[in-house]
Amino acid sequence: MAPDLHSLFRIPGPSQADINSFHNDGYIAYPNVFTDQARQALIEEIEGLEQVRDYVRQLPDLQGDPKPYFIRPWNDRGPYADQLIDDPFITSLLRATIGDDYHYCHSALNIAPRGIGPLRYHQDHHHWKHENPVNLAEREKYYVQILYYLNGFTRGDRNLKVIPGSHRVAPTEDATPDRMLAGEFDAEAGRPLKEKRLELPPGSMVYINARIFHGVEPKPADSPQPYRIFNIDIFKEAGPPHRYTQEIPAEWLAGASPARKKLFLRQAYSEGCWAS
Ligand SMILES: O=C(O)CCC(=O)C(=O)O
Ligand SMILES: [Fe+2]
Repeated sequence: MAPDLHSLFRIPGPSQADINSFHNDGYIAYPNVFTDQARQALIEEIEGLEQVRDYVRQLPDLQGDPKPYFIRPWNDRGPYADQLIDDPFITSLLRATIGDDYHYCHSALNIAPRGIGPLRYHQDHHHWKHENPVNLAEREKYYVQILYYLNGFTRGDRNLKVIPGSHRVAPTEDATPDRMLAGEFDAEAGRPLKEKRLELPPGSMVYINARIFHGVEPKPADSPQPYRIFNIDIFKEAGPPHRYTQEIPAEWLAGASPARKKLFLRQAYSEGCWAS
């Protein structure tokens, strides 16, 4: 089926309440935001990838020792996944939160099978975890993760969990998730910091400021969902590379519109690129 290249989403852009949620809570959850057609087409596209088919085929043999499928960067994208990069809804969200001066950073695809363990609370802003002058200078810039949950998740079954407001706490060594949840940083955040366990239907997405603490719960061995499909696109405010800022495949650049080229024309991460 030819993709509807206008938009894969039901809504054109964020509401003021969404933007407030991004700034106050550090994330926006969009349940069932893909059109039915786009959701189905994206799942088909991903499940049709040769590597994914091989992975899914061998899942029954790995029941005692489940392993996720994980690829970063995820470049093997069909027309629907490609459209995610600058769909009008995504562009509108990025402009309304970061502004006009942002770049595509990188992508990943992750498939989590039954029996897989948790992902502890963490933050993903790579300039905080390194102390080069570049990292110190870039620390306050936006790094935004767009998490796509095409087949959704329920609470207690590979659900995403967040600490709303934790993006407002300065990223020092003391600011651990345990101490936040014990109330030690409520004053700095200007609100009680509590865990929120999300639950999202198929076709959902979560837009997060990578400063927010987030984690993922395990997938029970008897989950009714055989595997959870998760793909992510990451965008960064213009500036030096982050830890995973990917090389853009030549064919992406060759076919890119001027607006898309603007997203792609930036330096990729390489060993030592922060050193000088
Ligand atoms: O698997 C998920 O739901 C989220 C994973 C995550 O935290 C990340 O990709 O940064
Ligand atoms: Fe993360």
